Amino acid sequence: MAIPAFTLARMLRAGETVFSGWCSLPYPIVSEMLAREGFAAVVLEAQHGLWDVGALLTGIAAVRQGGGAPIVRVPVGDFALASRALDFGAEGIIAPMINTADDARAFAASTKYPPVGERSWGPHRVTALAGLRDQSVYLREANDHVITLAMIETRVALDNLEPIVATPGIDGLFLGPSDLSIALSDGKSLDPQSKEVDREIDRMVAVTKKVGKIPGVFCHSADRAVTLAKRGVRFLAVMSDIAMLRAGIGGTIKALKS
Ligand code: 3PY
Ligand code: MG
Repeated sequence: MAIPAFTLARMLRAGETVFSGWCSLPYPIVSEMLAREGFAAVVLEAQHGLWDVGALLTGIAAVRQGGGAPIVRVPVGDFALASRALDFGAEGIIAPMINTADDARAFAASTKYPPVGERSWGPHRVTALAGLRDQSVYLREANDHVITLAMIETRVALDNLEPIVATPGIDGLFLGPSDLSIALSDGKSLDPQSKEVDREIDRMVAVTKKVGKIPGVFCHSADRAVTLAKRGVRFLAVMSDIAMLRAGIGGTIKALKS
């Protein structure tokens, strides 16, 4: 039996391609809108975005209310927040800067129950949101229905793609093209669509698919997301609430001045 209302793992394991919103502004109406307007999942961005713990609690419920699957990106190494976000109802966690198999193991430890990890018990909000009266169903199903994506953003991570993706409890890789472009250029340039980044995306897709896991990439535009989906990327986070707001405002101002 699946956890009622959980959709992300089901879509990904059925081989579907998932386009996700990306939400930095910590207002439930924004995260709900991203889901309601059609993104199947919405990432609440707590690394560089403005979310604090209390806002995440309401933001996660808001994404679900809009019909989407809530995902949280935690700050670097903040695996305690990963655990809490799952307790609050997240269906997936994205962890930045996972560089080694040890990092991946620590990430899995906080997000998967034994025997895979060491996640601590306390899923009161998530079971309420999912309409689960019998909490033992969550214990039985959570490891399969919570998606963990390890971010690949450094040269060290590129050297460790295979051991990271093979780590039990890691469901997929999520390549961060901005940080990776900075790393690959030794800090000289920010070019998330560079040839070097593109080459690594294709390698990441191949390595991930070989072990039956999920390849993901952050995309700065819808065009980029469509292109990368055709190249085998299965989880695509597209633009952000702030970028969409800016694009809408910019387009409107331009029209007013023309
Ligand atoms: C990156 O591109 O570095 C990211 O973290 C995506 O947001
Ligand atoms: Mg990054």
